[in-house]
Amino acid sequence: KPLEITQLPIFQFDEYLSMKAKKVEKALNEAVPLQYPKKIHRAMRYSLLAGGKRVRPVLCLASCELVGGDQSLAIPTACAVEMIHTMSLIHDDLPCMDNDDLRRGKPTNHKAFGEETAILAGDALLSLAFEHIAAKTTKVVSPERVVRAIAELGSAVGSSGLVAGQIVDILSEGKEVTLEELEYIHVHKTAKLLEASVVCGAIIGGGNEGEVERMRKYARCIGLLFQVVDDILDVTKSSEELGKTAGKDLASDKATYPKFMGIEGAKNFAAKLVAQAIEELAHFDAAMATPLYCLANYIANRQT
Ligand code: GRG
Repeated sequence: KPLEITQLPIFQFDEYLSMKAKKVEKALNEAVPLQYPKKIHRAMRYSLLAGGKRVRPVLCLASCELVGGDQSLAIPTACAVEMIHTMSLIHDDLPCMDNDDLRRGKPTNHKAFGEETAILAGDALLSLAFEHIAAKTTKVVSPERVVRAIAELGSAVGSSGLVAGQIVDILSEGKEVTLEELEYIHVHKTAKLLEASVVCGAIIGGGNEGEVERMRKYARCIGLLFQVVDDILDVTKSSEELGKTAGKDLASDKATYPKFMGIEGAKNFAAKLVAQAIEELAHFDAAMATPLYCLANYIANRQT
Protein backbone atom coordinates (compact mmCIF):
# COMPACT_ATOMS: atom_id res chain seq x y z
CA LYS A 1 0.00 0.00 0.00
CA PRO A 2 1.53 3.38 -0.96
CA LEU A 3 2.59 5.68 1.82
CA GLU A 4 0.18 8.48 2.61
CA ILE A 5 1.76 11.90 2.98
CA THR A 6 -0.07 12.23 6.32
CA GLN A 7 1.78 9.17 7.64
CA LEU A 8 5.12 10.85 7.11
CA PRO A 9 6.98 12.53 9.94
CA ILE A 10 7.83 16.22 9.51
CA PHE A 11 10.70 16.31 7.08
CA GLN A 12 12.42 19.36 5.62
CA PHE A 13 13.11 18.08 2.14
CA ASP A 14 14.65 21.31 0.79
CA GLU A 15 17.13 21.32 3.65
CA TYR A 16 17.84 17.63 3.13
CA LEU A 17 18.50 18.14 -0.57
CA SER A 18 20.78 21.12 -0.13
CA MET A 19 22.70 19.42 2.69
CA LYS A 20 23.30 16.28 0.62
CA ALA A 21 24.18 18.28 -2.50
CA LYS A 22 26.72 20.31 -0.49
CA LYS A 23 28.38 17.09 0.73
CA VAL A 24 28.61 15.87 -2.85
CA GLU A 25 29.95 19.22 -4.06
CA LYS A 26 32.75 19.15 -1.51
CA ALA A 27 33.66 15.56 -2.31
CA LEU A 28 33.67 16.24 -6.06
CA ASN A 29 35.91 19.25 -5.56
CA GLU A 30 38.40 17.10 -3.65
CA ALA A 31 38.16 14.18 -6.08
CA VAL A 32 39.55 16.21 -8.98
CA PRO A 33 42.33 18.51 -7.77
CA LEU A 34 43.73 21.08 -10.17
CA GLN A 35 47.01 19.27 -10.77
CA TYR A 36 49.42 18.88 -13.68
CA PRO A 37 48.49 18.77 -16.57
CA LYS A 38 46.33 21.73 -15.60
CA LYS A 39 44.43 22.00 -18.85
CA ILE A 40 42.73 18.61 -18.57
CA HIS A 41 41.97 18.96 -14.87
CA ARG A 42 40.63 22.47 -15.43
CA ALA A 43 38.31 21.12 -18.14
CA MET A 44 37.15 18.21 -15.94
CA ARG A 45 36.46 20.54 -13.02
CA TYR A 46 34.75 23.11 -15.26
CA SER A 47 31.91 20.73 -16.12
CA LEU A 48 31.89 18.64 -12.95
CA LEU A 49 31.54 21.66 -10.67
CA ALA A 50 29.13 23.59 -12.88
CA GLY A 51 26.20 23.17 -10.50
CA GLY A 52 23.83 20.49 -11.74
CA LYS A 53 20.92 19.37 -9.59
CA ARG A 54 22.97 16.40 -8.29
CA VAL A 55 19.91 14.14 -8.40
CA ARG A 56 21.90 10.95 -9.08
CA PRO A 57 24.42 11.28 -6.22
CA VAL A 58 21.70 12.29 -3.77
CA LEU A 59 19.67 9.23 -4.78
CA CYS A 60 22.76 7.09 -4.24
CA LEU A 61 23.30 8.46 -0.70
CA ALA A 62 19.61 8.17 0.18
CA SER A 63 19.50 4.57 -0.99
CA CYS A 64 22.62 3.70 1.03
CA GLU A 65 21.02 5.17 4.15
CA LEU A 66 17.69 3.47 3.54
CA VAL A 67 19.30 0.03 3.84
CA GLY A 68 21.13 1.11 7.01
CA GLY A 69 24.52 2.16 5.61
CA ASP A 70 26.34 5.31 6.71
CA GLN A 71 26.34 7.86 3.88
CA SER A 72 30.13 8.23 4.11
CA LEU A 73 30.41 4.71 2.61
CA ALA A 74 28.60 5.82 -0.54
CA ILE A 75 30.19 9.26 -1.07
CA PRO A 76 32.82 7.98 -3.56
CA THR A 77 30.12 6.06 -5.48
CA ALA A 78 27.86 9.13 -5.45
CA CYS A 79 30.76 11.16 -6.91
CA ALA A 80 31.35 8.45 -9.50
CA VAL A 81 27.79 8.55 -10.84
CA GLU A 82 27.99 12.33 -11.13
CA MET A 83 31.35 12.05 -12.95
CA ILE A 84 29.76 9.64 -15.43
CA HIS A 85 26.67 11.82 -15.83
CA THR A 86 28.90 14.86 -16.46
CA MET A 87 31.07 13.06 -19.01
CA SER A 88 27.96 11.92 -20.88
CA LEU A 89 26.81 15.55 -21.05
CA ILE A 90 30.23 16.72 -22.28
CA HIS A 91 30.23 14.12 -25.06
CA ASP A 92 26.55 14.66 -25.85
CA ASP A 93 27.22 18.38 -26.44
CA LEU A 94 30.08 17.79 -28.92
CA PRO A 95 29.69 19.02 -32.52
CA CYS A 96 29.55 15.39 -33.75
CA MET A 97 26.62 14.70 -31.40
CA ASP A 98 24.11 17.41 -30.37
CA ASN A 99 26.42 20.34 -31.12
CA ASP A 100 25.29 22.46 -28.20
CA ASP A 101 26.86 25.76 -27.14
CA LEU A 102 25.44 25.99 -23.64
CA ARG A 103 25.14 23.58 -20.73
CA ARG A 104 24.13 24.32 -17.15
CA GLY A 105 24.02 27.98 -18.16
CA LYS A 106 27.68 28.11 -19.28
CA PRO A 107 29.50 27.54 -22.58
CA THR A 108 29.79 23.80 -23.23
CA ASN A 109 33.12 22.11 -22.48
CA HIS A 110 34.30 22.07 -26.11
CA LYS A 111 33.34 25.75 -26.51
CA ALA A 112 35.44 26.63 -23.47
CA PHE A 113 38.42 24.26 -23.99
CA GLY A 114 38.30 22.97 -27.57
CA GLU A 115 37.07 19.64 -28.91
CA GLU A 116 40.19 17.57 -28.22
CA THR A 117 40.26 18.58 -24.58
CA ALA A 118 36.50 18.06 -24.15
CA ILE A 119 36.73 14.49 -25.47
CA LEU A 120 39.69 13.77 -23.19
CA ALA A 121 38.02 15.40 -20.18
CA GLY A 122 35.03 13.08 -20.72
CA ASP A 123 37.30 10.04 -21.06
CA ALA A 124 39.22 11.00 -17.92
CA LEU A 125 36.03 11.49 -15.88
CA LEU A 126 34.72 8.10 -17.01
CA SER A 127 37.89 6.34 -16.03
CA LEU A 128 38.26 8.26 -12.76
CA ALA A 129 34.71 7.27 -11.76
CA PHE A 130 35.62 3.57 -11.58
CA GLU A 131 39.05 4.23 -10.07
CA HIS A 132 37.46 6.43 -7.41
CA ILE A 133 34.99 3.77 -6.22
CA ALA A 134 37.65 1.07 -6.15
CA ALA A 135 40.30 3.19 -4.46
CA LYS A 136 38.08 4.91 -1.88
CA THR A 137 35.56 2.23 -0.94
CA THR A 138 37.47 -1.05 -0.63
CA LYS A 139 38.85 -0.23 2.85
CA VAL A 140 35.38 0.33 4.33
CA VAL A 141 33.11 -1.96 2.26
CA SER A 142 33.70 -5.62 1.38
CA PRO A 143 35.54 -6.07 -1.94
CA GLU A 144 32.66 -8.30 -3.09
CA ARG A 145 30.21 -5.40 -2.75
CA VAL A 146 32.62 -2.94 -4.37
CA VAL A 147 33.02 -5.22 -7.40
CA ARG A 148 29.24 -5.67 -7.64
CA ALA A 149 28.74 -1.91 -7.63
CA ILE A 150 31.43 -1.39 -10.25
CA ALA A 151 29.87 -4.08 -12.48
CA GLU A 152 26.43 -2.50 -12.05
CA LEU A 153 27.73 0.91 -13.04
CA GLY A 154 29.74 -0.44 -15.97
CA SER A 155 26.72 -2.14 -17.44
CA ALA A 156 24.60 1.00 -17.00
CA VAL A 157 27.12 3.04 -19.01
CA GLY A 158 28.29 0.76 -21.81
CA SER A 159 26.73 -0.70 -24.92
CA SER A 160 23.75 -2.09 -22.97
CA GLY A 161 23.25 1.22 -21.19
CA LEU A 162 23.82 4.91 -21.95
CA VAL A 163 25.84 4.19 -25.08
CA ALA A 164 23.05 1.92 -26.40
CA GLY A 165 20.48 4.67 -25.83
CA GLN A 166 22.66 7.27 -27.50
CA ILE A 167 23.37 5.17 -30.61
CA VAL A 168 19.70 4.23 -31.07
CA ASP A 169 18.81 7.91 -30.65
CA ILE A 170 21.38 8.93 -33.27
CA LEU A 171 20.24 6.22 -35.71
CA SER A 172 16.60 7.23 -35.34
CA GLU A 173 17.22 10.86 -36.26
CA GLY A 174 14.92 12.03 -39.03
CA LYS A 175 12.88 8.80 -38.84
CA GLU A 176 9.44 8.05 -37.42
CA VAL A 177 9.99 6.68 -33.91
CA THR A 178 7.49 4.31 -32.28
CA LEU A 179 6.53 4.65 -28.61
CA GLU A 180 8.55 1.45 -27.93
CA GLU A 181 11.64 2.95 -29.56
CA LEU A 182 11.20 6.19 -27.64
CA GLU A 183 10.97 4.20 -24.44
CA TYR A 184 14.10 2.21 -25.33
CA ILE A 185 16.05 5.44 -25.89
CA HIS A 186 14.88 7.00 -22.64
CA VAL A 187 15.35 3.88 -20.53
CA HIS A 188 18.92 3.58 -21.77
CA LYS A 189 19.99 7.24 -22.06
CA THR A 190 18.43 8.41 -18.82
CA ALA A 191 16.92 5.70 -16.62
CA LYS A 192 19.88 3.27 -16.56
CA LEU A 193 22.22 5.67 -14.78
CA LEU A 194 19.53 6.73 -12.32
CA GLU A 195 18.85 3.04 -11.65
CA ALA A 196 22.54 2.31 -11.15
CA SER A 197 22.86 5.28 -8.76
CA VAL A 198 20.13 3.87 -6.52
CA VAL A 199 21.17 0.22 -6.83
CA CYS A 200 24.86 0.98 -6.16
CA GLY A 201 23.86 3.00 -3.08
CA ALA A 202 21.93 -0.01 -1.76
CA ILE A 203 24.79 -2.43 -2.55
CA ILE A 204 27.42 -0.23 -0.88
CA GLY A 205 25.09 0.45 2.07
CA GLY A 206 24.92 -3.27 2.84
CA GLY A 207 21.41 -4.01 1.50
CA ASN A 208 20.37 -7.65 1.13
CA GLU A 209 19.34 -9.14 -2.21
CA GLY A 210 15.64 -8.40 -1.67
CA GLU A 211 16.31 -4.79 -0.68
CA VAL A 212 18.61 -4.18 -3.65
CA GLU A 213 16.04 -5.55 -6.09
CA ARG A 214 13.24 -3.57 -4.42
CA MET A 215 15.32 -0.43 -4.88
CA ARG A 216 15.91 -1.36 -8.51
CA LYS A 217 12.15 -1.43 -9.10
CA TYR A 218 11.77 1.97 -7.42
CA ALA A 219 14.63 3.34 -9.52
CA ARG A 220 13.21 2.01 -12.81
CA CYS A 221 10.01 3.96 -12.20
CA ILE A 222 11.74 7.20 -11.28
CA GLY A 223 14.23 6.80 -14.15
CA LEU A 224 11.48 6.75 -16.72
CA LEU A 225 9.56 9.37 -14.76
CA PHE A 226 12.58 11.69 -14.99
CA GLN A 227 12.46 11.56 -18.78
CA VAL A 228 8.66 11.84 -19.09
CA VAL A 229 8.88 15.00 -16.94
CA ASP A 230 11.79 16.26 -19.09
CA ASP A 231 9.62 15.84 -22.18
CA ILE A 232 6.67 17.62 -20.55
CA LEU A 233 8.96 20.48 -19.44
CA ASP A 234 10.42 20.69 -22.94
CA VAL A 235 6.99 21.27 -24.42
CA THR A 236 5.57 23.51 -21.71
CA LYS A 237 8.77 25.61 -21.29
CA SER A 238 9.37 26.16 -24.98
CA SER A 239 5.73 27.10 -25.57
CA GLU A 240 5.95 29.53 -22.62
CA GLU A 241 9.23 31.02 -23.82
CA LEU A 242 8.24 31.39 -27.43
CA GLY A 243 4.68 32.39 -26.64
CA LYS A 244 3.52 29.50 -28.79
CA THR A 245 0.59 27.23 -28.13
CA ALA A 246 1.44 23.78 -26.80
CA GLY A 247 -0.34 22.30 -29.80
CA LYS A 248 2.09 24.01 -32.15
CA ASP A 249 5.02 22.62 -30.20
CA LEU A 250 3.60 19.13 -30.23
CA ALA A 251 3.73 19.27 -34.03
CA SER A 252 7.56 19.49 -33.95
CA ASP A 253 9.64 16.58 -35.29
CA LYS A 254 11.10 15.47 -31.97
CA ALA A 255 9.50 12.32 -30.53
CA THR A 256 8.37 12.96 -26.95
CA TYR A 257 5.81 11.46 -24.57
CA PRO A 258 3.47 14.45 -24.96
CA LYS A 259 3.65 13.94 -28.72
CA PHE A 260 2.49 10.33 -28.38
CA MET A 261 -0.11 10.75 -25.66
CA GLY A 262 -0.78 14.50 -25.34
CA ILE A 263 0.29 16.61 -22.36
CA GLU A 264 -2.51 15.31 -20.14
CA GLY A 265 -1.71 11.71 -21.11
CA ALA A 266 1.98 12.26 -20.32
CA LYS A 267 1.07 13.84 -16.97
CA ASN A 268 -1.14 10.85 -16.13
CA PHE A 269 1.68 8.48 -17.11
CA ALA A 270 4.06 10.44 -14.84
CA ALA A 271 1.55 10.20 -11.97
CA LYS A 272 1.31 6.43 -12.46
CA LEU A 273 5.11 6.09 -12.36
CA VAL A 274 5.41 8.09 -9.09
CA ALA A 275 2.68 5.97 -7.51
CA GLN A 276 4.47 2.77 -8.60
CA ALA A 277 7.81 4.01 -7.26
CA ILE A 278 6.26 4.92 -3.92
CA GLU A 279 4.60 1.51 -3.70
CA GLU A 280 8.02 -0.12 -3.65
CA LEU A 281 8.99 2.05 -0.68
CA ALA A 282 6.07 0.75 1.36
CA HIS A 283 8.16 -2.35 2.06
CA PHE A 284 10.67 -0.29 4.04
CA ASP A 285 10.36 1.58 7.31
CA ALA A 286 8.27 4.67 6.49
CA ALA A 287 10.50 7.16 8.32
CA MET A 288 13.66 5.76 6.72
CA ALA A 289 12.02 5.85 3.28
CA THR A 290 10.88 9.48 3.58
CA PRO A 291 13.82 10.99 1.63
CA LEU A 292 13.28 8.62 -1.31
CA TYR A 293 9.54 9.27 -1.16
CA CYS A 294 10.25 13.02 -1.37
CA LEU A 295 12.85 12.52 -4.10
CA ALA A 296 10.27 10.72 -6.27
CA ASN A 297 7.87 13.61 -5.80
CA TYR A 298 10.67 16.12 -6.44
CA ILE A 299 11.48 14.45 -9.77
CA ALA A 300 7.77 14.44 -10.68
CA ASN A 301 7.23 18.11 -9.82
CA ARG A 302 10.55 19.67 -10.79
CA GLN A 303 10.49 22.76 -13.00
CA THR A 304 14.08 22.54 -14.32
C1 GRG B 1 28.58 7.25 -21.16
C2 GRG B 1 30.61 6.23 -22.26
C3 GRG B 1 29.49 7.17 -22.33
C4 GRG B 1 29.34 7.93 -23.43
C5 GRG B 1 28.32 8.95 -23.58
C6 GRG B 1 26.69 10.95 -25.11
C7 GRG B 1 26.25 9.69 -24.49
C8 GRG B 1 27.19 8.55 -24.49
C9 GRG B 1 25.03 9.56 -23.92
C10 GRG B 1 24.08 10.67 -23.80
C11 GRG B 1 23.43 10.61 -22.48
C12 GRG B 1 22.58 11.82 -22.19
C13 GRG B 1 23.08 13.16 -22.49
C14 GRG B 1 21.38 11.62 -21.61
C15 GRG B 1 20.49 12.69 -21.17
C16 GRG B 1 20.35 12.57 -19.68
C17 GRG B 1 19.64 13.71 -19.03
C18 GRG B 1 18.18 13.58 -18.74
C19 GRG B 1 20.33 14.81 -18.68
C20 GRG B 1 19.81 15.91 -17.85
O1 GRG B 1 20.03 15.53 -16.51
P1 GRG B 1 19.77 16.52 -15.30
O2 GRG B 1 18.45 17.21 -15.50
O3 GRG B 1 20.93 17.59 -15.53
O4 GRG B 1 19.97 15.78 -14.03
P2 GRG B 1 21.78 18.41 -14.42
O5 GRG B 1 22.45 19.51 -15.22
O6 GRG B 1 20.84 18.94 -13.39
O7 GRG B 1 22.77 17.46 -13.86
